[in-house]
Amino acid sequence: MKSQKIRFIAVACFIMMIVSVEAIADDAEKVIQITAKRFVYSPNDITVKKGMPVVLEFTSLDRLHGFSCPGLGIRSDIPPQKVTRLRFVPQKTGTFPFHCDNFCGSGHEGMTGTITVTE
Ligand SMILES: [Cu+2]
Repeated sequence: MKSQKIRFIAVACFIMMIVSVEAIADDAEKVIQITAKRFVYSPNDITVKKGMPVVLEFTSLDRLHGFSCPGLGIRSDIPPQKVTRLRFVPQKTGTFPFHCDNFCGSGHEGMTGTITVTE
């Protein structure tokens, strides 16, 4: 009888542990992988939630690009051959354009996208 009680408590603890780990995961940052190449980001239309931490993981498939989103006050160089991580917490809702701000050739001007921050 006693061992059954202990087993019940052990199982209950285990379930509570799983539930709390999931609660933490919900608050964790959202990772979005973005590739950059002449003259496109993929994806180039990103939706995130206000107040939820976001990590943009950029990989350039060809040369040095840039990422600048003035409306959200974030920018980074995107050098080739490595992953560049850019973390931010969106503090306002809206649609914010971004663009490549390292000249990467004819067509560079069209290298753009948007980040939409929802409530
Ligand atoms: Cu570029």
